[in-house]
Amino acid sequence: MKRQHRILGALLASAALLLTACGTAAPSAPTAPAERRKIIIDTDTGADDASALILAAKSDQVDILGVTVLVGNVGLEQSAKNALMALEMAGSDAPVYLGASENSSGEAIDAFSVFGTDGMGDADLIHPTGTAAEEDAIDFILDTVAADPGEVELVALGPATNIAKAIERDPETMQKVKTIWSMGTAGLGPGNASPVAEFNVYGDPGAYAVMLDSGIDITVVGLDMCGGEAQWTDAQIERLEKAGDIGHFVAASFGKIREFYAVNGSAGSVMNCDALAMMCVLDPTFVRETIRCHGSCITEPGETYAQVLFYQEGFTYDVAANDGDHNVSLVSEVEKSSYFDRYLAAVK
Ligand SMILES: [Ca+2]
Repeated sequence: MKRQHRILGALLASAALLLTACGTAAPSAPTAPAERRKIIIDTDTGADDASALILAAKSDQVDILGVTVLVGNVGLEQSAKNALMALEMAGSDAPVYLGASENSSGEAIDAFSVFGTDGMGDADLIHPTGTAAEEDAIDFILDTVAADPGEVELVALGPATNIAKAIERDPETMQKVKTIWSMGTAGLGPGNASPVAEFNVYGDPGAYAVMLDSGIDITVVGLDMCGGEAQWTDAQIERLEKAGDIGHFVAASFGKIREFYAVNGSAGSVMNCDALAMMCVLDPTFVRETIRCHGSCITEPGETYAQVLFYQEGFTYDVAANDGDHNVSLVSEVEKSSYFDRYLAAVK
């Protein structure tokens, strides 16, 4: 019996070799280069946003049509400078457009305590040679989407203020956005702005609600994807630091946040949610699971302010109705353990 198996195995191996040989002998048809997807990146440029901009700029999967900046981690002008510098580091000449300098309620937030007053670790890294374009960010988004209906993807790495303004100014044109990728919400885990709210949503929950309710296709990458094995360890950041000018730039920009984490519960490693969300955009093999949900953002003041509730499609809750539009694909599992190595390989 064993001998028969061995003979059969040998025959199959020979057949496979023959097929392989035939395959290599035949002339291979020329393959057209895959068309690059078109993205606009909307960002409140701090160190994590900058690392995501670099990842996108180094990718051959996408063309960055433009970068629209807004207040969030830092003020609007600093956000623009940081974006310009990150793009220059990566050799990209994508234009940068100025958007919102305050949120929908007229407030300006910041995360100086996390990323430093320049958002980039206060390490004297920011000396861009370029300047922001004259055109307004909202006009740029609307003009670009109108010129290429159904083709433009928005990657939102900060509060949703710019996107909500575009939706409110011209909802019809915004329906022609191909999809929105949002780094925001706590996902199915705890928040960082409050026990239930995540910083980007907390920065402008009214805008986040407008975006969720817009009917535009949305994929959300929440905070819960960025913890644990996805966090960049001190040893990994040291490897990044030695990986050429870009690696050094990204590692240096993370200096302040490493200090912040050291006194906030995870000494020795930090989250980088924006580059992780960008990796979901660029590399479908990184995303292991998404679930359809109805996303609902709480905008009323109180302890749950800026929480986003996710009603999972097909799940029956005991007391809450789950009959809303399932308007969000929530990324619920990524290849966390390979995140850093993928990032390093992509930006080297
Ligand atoms: Ca951000």
